[in-house]
Amino acid sequence: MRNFTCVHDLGNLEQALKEAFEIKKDRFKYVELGKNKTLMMIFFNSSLRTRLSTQKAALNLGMNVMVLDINQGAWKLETERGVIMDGDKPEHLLEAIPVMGCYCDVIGVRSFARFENRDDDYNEVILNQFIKYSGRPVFSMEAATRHPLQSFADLITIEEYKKTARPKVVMTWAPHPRALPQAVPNSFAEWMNATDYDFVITHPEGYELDPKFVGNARVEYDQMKAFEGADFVYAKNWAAYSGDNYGKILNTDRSWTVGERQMAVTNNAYFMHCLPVRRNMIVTDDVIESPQSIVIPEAANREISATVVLKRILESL
Ligand code: AN0
Ligand code: CP
Repeated sequence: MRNFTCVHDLGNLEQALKEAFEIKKDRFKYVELGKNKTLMMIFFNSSLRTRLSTQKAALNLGMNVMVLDINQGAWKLETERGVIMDGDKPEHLLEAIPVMGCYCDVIGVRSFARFENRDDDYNEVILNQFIKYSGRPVFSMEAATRHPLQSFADLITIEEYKKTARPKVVMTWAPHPRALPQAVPNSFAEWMNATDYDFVITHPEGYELDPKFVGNARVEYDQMKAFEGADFVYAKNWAAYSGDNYGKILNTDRSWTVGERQMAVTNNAYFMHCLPVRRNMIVTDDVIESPQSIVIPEAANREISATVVLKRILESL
C-alpha cells in the first residue's frame, strides 16, 4: 500500500483486522521495519490523538519522526495556483510540498474541509497535491472528506466489543456550537458499509450526507426509533452538506444530545465518539462516564490503526 486515504486502500478488511490484533499483542514486532526511515507529520489543523498516536505508531516501527504545524512557525502557504502573491502568504504549497518531501520517506497530512468551496473540499485539493507533488507515500490524518485512521480504529474497537456477529451500529448527529466537517461521519459510514453490520444513520432533516458515503445505510430521521435495539451508538456533529447550506449550522436542538433517555431504548449499547467531545452538547456527563462508554479504548486503538497503516506503507518502500 503506497497511499492511505480511504477504506479501499487497505484491501481485505479481515486481513487488516488480523494485522491490527497481531500488532496489539506485540506493538514492537516490526520495530526493524522503520529503521532510518523518517515520518513527517504535517498539520494544517489542531490535534491531540492523531498527533500522539501516529507518532507512537512510528516509534513502534522504529521510525524517526518530524512534526510541522503549518500555522505555528511555518510560512503561511498560498494554495491557489495563479494568484499574484502580494498578500500575507510568502510561500506557495507547490514549492513547500516537494521541499518537505526531500526530508522524509513518508508524509502524513491533516487538512480539514475549509467550507469555502464544496467542490474543492470534496475533490481533496490539498491532500491530492501532497500525493501528486511530494514524491512520497502520503496518508490522511483527517482530510476534507474522510478520517480513515479514526474509522479503522473505530472498526477495531467494534470488533473487540461486539457480542453478536452482526451488531446494530447507529451513527447519530448531535448538536455543536461550531460548524464541523463531515470527514468523520463520511468515513465512519464508508467503513461501516464495508462490513456486514446493521448500520443506521440518524440526523435532523437538512443534515443528509453525500449519498456516496451513505451508500446502503438506513437513514432514520427519528433518533429514538433509530436507537431501538442498538448495540453501538456512534455520536458526531457535522455541518450541513447539501447545496447552499454547505458548511452551515441548521440546528442546535439539544434534544439530540445523547443521554440516558436515548440509551435506555438500546440493547445496552456501547457509546463511541472519536473525541474531542463537548460534554452536554454531544453527550451527557452520565453517558460518557458510564461503563458503556468506550471512548478511551477507542482512542487507544488509534495507535493500532496507525501502526498497521505505517507498516503497510513501509513494506511498500
Ligand atoms: C474535528 C472534526 O469534527 O472533524 C476533528 C475530529 C477528530 N473536530 C473538531 O474540530 C472539534
Ligand atoms: N479523534 C481525533 O482525530 O482526535 P484529534 O483531532 O485530537 O487528533
